[in-house]
Amino acid sequence: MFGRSKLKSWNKLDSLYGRFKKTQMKDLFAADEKRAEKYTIQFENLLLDYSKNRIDDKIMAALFDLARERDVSGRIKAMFSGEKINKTENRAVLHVALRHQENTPIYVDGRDVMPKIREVLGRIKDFSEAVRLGKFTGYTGKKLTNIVNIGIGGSDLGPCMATEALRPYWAKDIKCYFISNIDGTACAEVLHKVDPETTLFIVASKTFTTIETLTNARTCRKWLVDALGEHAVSKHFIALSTNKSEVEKFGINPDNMFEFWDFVGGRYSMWSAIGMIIAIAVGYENFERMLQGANAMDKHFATADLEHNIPVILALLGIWYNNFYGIHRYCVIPYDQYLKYLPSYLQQLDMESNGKSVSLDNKPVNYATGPALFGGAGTDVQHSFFQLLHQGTEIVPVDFIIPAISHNEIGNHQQILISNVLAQSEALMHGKTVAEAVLELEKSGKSKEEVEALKKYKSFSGNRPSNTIVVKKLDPYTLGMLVAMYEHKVYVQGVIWNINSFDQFGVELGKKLALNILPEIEGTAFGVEHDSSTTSLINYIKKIRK
Ligand code: G6Q
Repeated sequence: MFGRSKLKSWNKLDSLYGRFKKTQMKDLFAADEKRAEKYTIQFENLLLDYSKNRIDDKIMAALFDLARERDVSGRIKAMFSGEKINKTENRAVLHVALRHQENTPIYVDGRDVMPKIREVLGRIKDFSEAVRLGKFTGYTGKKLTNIVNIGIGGSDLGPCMATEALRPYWAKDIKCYFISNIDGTACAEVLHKVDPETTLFIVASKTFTTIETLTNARTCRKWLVDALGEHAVSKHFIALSTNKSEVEKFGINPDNMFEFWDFVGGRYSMWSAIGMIIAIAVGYENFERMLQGANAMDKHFATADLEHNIPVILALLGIWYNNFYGIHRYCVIPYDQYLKYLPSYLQQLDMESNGKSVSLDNKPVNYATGPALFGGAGTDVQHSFFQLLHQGTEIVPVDFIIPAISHNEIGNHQQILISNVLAQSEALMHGKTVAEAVLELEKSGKSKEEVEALKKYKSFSGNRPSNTIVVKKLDPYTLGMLVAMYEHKVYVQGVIWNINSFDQFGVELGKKLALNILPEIEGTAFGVEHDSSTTSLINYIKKIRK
């Protein structure tokens, strides 16, 4: 693929960076009163203002040229048409098919996948409604009101994030829990809270071989059987998986299994059967609205030209900082309590997809790929890591997300929340010069010496980039749009970096490594060769556990 120098647009961006790197955004705003208008784009009720970035028309034009040179449009078509773009696993990547709303076929290996998808969606609808209406009950006839999702990674983060995001839509008598970690505490803390007669366990695992999920599921199964007997299992356990034989082996009736397929990546699976807990919590109609919102974003992504394509614009801005400014960090701050798990979800989506260093041509890459992503809900995080965002030596581009209307319009809470998010992006961009700090200190009555002593500490370099994404209200449709927007952004970046965003061999390594050491910890294997650190840690912990 391309060394940097092989792409004309890349070289152009390199030289633009050289000339532009010292430019201050506040000067760009001062020079062009239409800047905000020019760099704002709206799709339905989602508005992206990307004017507080270190960009101008020339840079944007070169970034769009880069997208053209890397054939982003062609690669978008390839994904939507079911081409096997996950090359290392020889798989199509069709999470978009899960939310496809038109009555048109989508083919994988010459077979239309839509009938199967619709059949499973129909089963999710029937089952979630039956649970919500108390028609599918527990073994003793009681309504299932505690819903426990057992899964990890992609089988946890999406459903957990979306279920929390849509909390205002939950059925009043239903409570949702998530068990992901192998740490026994995760299981124990949930099992303390629920009653076997009213608890439904959803075992969510694409492969049905993941040690954390299977161990947690076994523990919960035993807890249930101890309380209600073996016969109760079929009324309290369902499975979401691609692996029927492992589901059967585990002891879950295949009638209680909801299928999905290998063209759905784990971190892209909340739209599939993996979203069962979402459908039970908020009702199938709302689950469907979420799919429709995602589908609207899919259509925008597939049809809008590059210059008016929200995921493409977000992707290119990320590339600009990562590959030209050398900023390999990135932050997402939703100003919405219900979106508090969005940063963890995006962390997996982005870092698992684009944390790669071998190109699709099987060569080591010689440029930076996926950045490290972190975040948290505002305003909370303003009181933790925002210090570094404002005055640290590291520049961190931020995505701010804010709904204009809250589900909980209490007093002036939402107005304060909105003021905070806007003030933060303004402050990050504008900064405060030493002269401004001096003026402020003088006004507050500080002595000359005090002003002198404090002025540098109280100044802010500014010129720190951010995007602001405003939605009307966080409803299921909007959530779908928002998540799909990020999925596609990540894909576009993967295309530009020429990497496969859809495998995860690093995650799989972790799954294998733990299995190597387990027999030693359990005391059934001895003398296995490790480095001296690992050996002594194994011995030390074993000694304490005795
Ligand atoms: C996601 C990854 C990974 C996966 C978990 C759980 O894209 O593949 O996070 O989701 O390792 O795997 P299972 O669903 O197979 O249990």
